[in-house]
Amino acid sequence: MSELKNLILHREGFVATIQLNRPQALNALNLELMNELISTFESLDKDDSVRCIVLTGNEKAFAAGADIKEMANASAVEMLERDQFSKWDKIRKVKKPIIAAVSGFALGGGCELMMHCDIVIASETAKIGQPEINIGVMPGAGGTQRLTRAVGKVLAMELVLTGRFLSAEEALKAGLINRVVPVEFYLEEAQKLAAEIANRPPVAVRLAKEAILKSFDTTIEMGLEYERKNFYMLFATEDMKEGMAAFVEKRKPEWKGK
Ligand code: DAK
Repeated sequence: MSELKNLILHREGFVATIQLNRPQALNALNLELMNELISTFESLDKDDSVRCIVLTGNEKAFAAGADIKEMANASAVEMLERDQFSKWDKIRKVKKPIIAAVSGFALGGGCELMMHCDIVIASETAKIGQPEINIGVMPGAGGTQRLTRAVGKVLAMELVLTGRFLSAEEALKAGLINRVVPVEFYLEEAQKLAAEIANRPPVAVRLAKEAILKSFDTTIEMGLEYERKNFYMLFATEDMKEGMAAFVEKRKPEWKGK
C-alpha cells in the first residue's frame, strides 16, 4: 500500500482499524482522503489476515462531511467528472464486515460514510445528521435512501429538510446505530466487537453479511432464495464440518476460513 497521508492504519490480530486523519478539517472527506480510503478498503478486503475492519475518526469528529472548500467553486460538470461519490459503491462492495466507531460529528457525507458501515458503535458525544440543506444542496451519497430505510420517512424528512443533528441517544432510539458508550470506550468497544466477529468462521460471516445487504435491494421472495443458497453453500466449507463436529464433541471450533 502506498504511503497514507490522510489515514492511519492499525492492525491487531485479525482486526484492521482505519482512522480518518484530517483533524484540522474535522475529517472532511476531500478527494485525496476518499481515494486513500477506498484503496485501503480494497486492499484489506483482499488480505486474508484481516477478518473485520473498524472505521473511525477522532473524539471530535468521525467526519464533518464532504470537503465544502473543495466543492465550493465546482461546476455541475466538474462534480460529474470528479465522480467522487460513485466510487463509494466500492465501499458498499467490501465483503468483510465494517464497524464504524463514531464520536463527535458524523455529518453529511460523514453520516453517509457511517451508513455504509455494517455496525455502528457511537460515543455519547456523537452528533449525526445531514445538514447539506444549510449550504444549498442535499444529500448525494445515499443520505436520502439509507437514512430513510434506517429511521423511516418522517424522521428522515425532518433531518434532511432542516439539517438538525441527532444526539447519540436519539440515533440509538431511531435504529441508526447499535449502541452508545462513554467517549473513553467507543473505539475499544468497536474493536472488541470486531475481534468477536473475527473469531467467527469467515466464509459464513461473509455470506451472512451479503444476504443481509441483499434485503435492501430485492423482494422478500428473491431475498429468501438468496439466503437459502448461501446457507446451502456453507455446507461445502470445512468450517461447517468443523463447527458442527466441535459442537457434538463439546470443544471449541478451529476456523480455517475454508
Ligand atoms: N468541509 C471543509 N472544512 C470543514 C468541514 C467540511 N465539511 N467541516 C468543518 N471544516 C473545517 C472548518 O472550516 C474549520 O477549518 P478552519 O476554518 O479552522 O480552517 C475546521 O474544520 C473546524 O471547524 P469549525 O471551526 O466550524 O468547528 P465548530 O466546532 O465550530 O463547528 C461543525 C463544527 C461540524 C458544526 C461545523 O464545522 C460545520 O457545520 N461543518 C460543516 C458540516 C456540513 O455542512 N457538512 C455537510 C457537508 S456537504 C456528492 C455526494 C455527497 C456529498 C457531496 C457530493 N456527489 C454525489 C458528488 C456530500 C456533501 C456534504 O457532506
